[in-house]
Amino acid sequence: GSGKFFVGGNWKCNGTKDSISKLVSELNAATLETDVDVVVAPPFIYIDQVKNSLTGRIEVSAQNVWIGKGGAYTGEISAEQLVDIGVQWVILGHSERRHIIGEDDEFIGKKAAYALSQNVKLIACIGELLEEREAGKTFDVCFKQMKAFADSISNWADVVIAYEPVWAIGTGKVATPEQAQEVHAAVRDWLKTNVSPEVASSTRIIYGGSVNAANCAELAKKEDIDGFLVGGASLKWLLFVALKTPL
Ligand code: G2H
Repeated sequence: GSGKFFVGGNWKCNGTKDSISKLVSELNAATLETDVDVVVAPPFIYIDQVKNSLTGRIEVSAQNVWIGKGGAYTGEISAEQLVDIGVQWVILGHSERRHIIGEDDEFIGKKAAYALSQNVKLIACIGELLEEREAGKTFDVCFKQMKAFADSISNWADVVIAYEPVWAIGTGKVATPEQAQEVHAAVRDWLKTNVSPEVASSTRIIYGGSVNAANCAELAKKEDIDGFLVGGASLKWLLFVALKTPL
């Protein structure tokens, strides 16, 4: 693998003041491996609560950000505002934003460029739909999404790539370690050819899609799997504790 193992918890549109307060207490009390980067992504409205109560050991990510500088954009949150309250990361390109909200590669690429320009680090998500996999288009789709990100990125040190096959997200149908490894290796190879060998070997490529405490160990053994982006299971602190043992 490349670099420090990375575990992101994407809480999506879940939680209440009470449930988040409980989860933060559990995370603060958990013993986390020192050589793992841990990042949680609460809904915007709870980020300040999390920032004010979570141990500094765990970094905080937004789940979205506006495309440019703040201003008259009703309902949006700017990268400047993320920086203002101490948010270090943003998730962009998540399949729920691509396929439910309708964000396209160009829009996502612009968001990525602006966030990075403000020193917000990027969790860049890619992944194919089930019909794309079945049509043998997995690599085409992932490479096209990679290109849109790569065109917007100059500093790869601030980027983690998350491969999340859409058919595995929230479905309980986790990719097999072999399926995930195959795409991770292909994405790394794409980086080697299209960006540089250095970026290919140093950039972390994490897997997302129905990762849980029971299946993470087998996935983590694969050479090109450098961490996870976890949705449902990240709402329970047990996931983070489970990661101690296999790693
Ligand atoms: C994919 C993943 C985390 P889940 O969206 O981003 O969610 O683990 O619930 O499949």
